Amino acid sequence: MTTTFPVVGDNRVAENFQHVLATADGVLAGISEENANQSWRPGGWTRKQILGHLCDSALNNRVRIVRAILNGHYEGPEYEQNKWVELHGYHELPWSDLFQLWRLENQLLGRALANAPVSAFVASVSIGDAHMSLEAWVQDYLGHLIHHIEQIGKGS
Ligand code: NI
Repeated sequence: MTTTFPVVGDNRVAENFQHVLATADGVLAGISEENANQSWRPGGWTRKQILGHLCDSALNNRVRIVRAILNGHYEGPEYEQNKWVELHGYHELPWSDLFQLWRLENQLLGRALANAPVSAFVASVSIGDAHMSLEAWVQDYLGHLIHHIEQIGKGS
């Protein structure tokens, strides 16, 4: 397990992030290739597509979050989630590739959070019609991640 790294000071955001990541990592490690190719529910995304979607989320949000940390604010657009999943053809990739990509993307995000001063988390974040603090945005990011990890873990 390589999802943990030192967190400096009283950085609850980064600590919570690592905790959620480690739990999610455990769920993803238990998914077989066969199971990964199946839809999580009739007509829904396959588990590979869900994990690809989480990679898109990690990539987009790393940019947003790093910019918010460095600039004290971030304002930007939403992204077209279904089209991103289709365009990348995630259903054609090996589960191990998607898992590795997901892990690396989130490790980078976790490292950025761990190295950020605690004062950075009051930064204002505006994405589409949503406006909140960076701390709340990171919580929102993790809530979304947990939501999809639960879908992936269902029936596996
Ligand atoms: Ni989603």
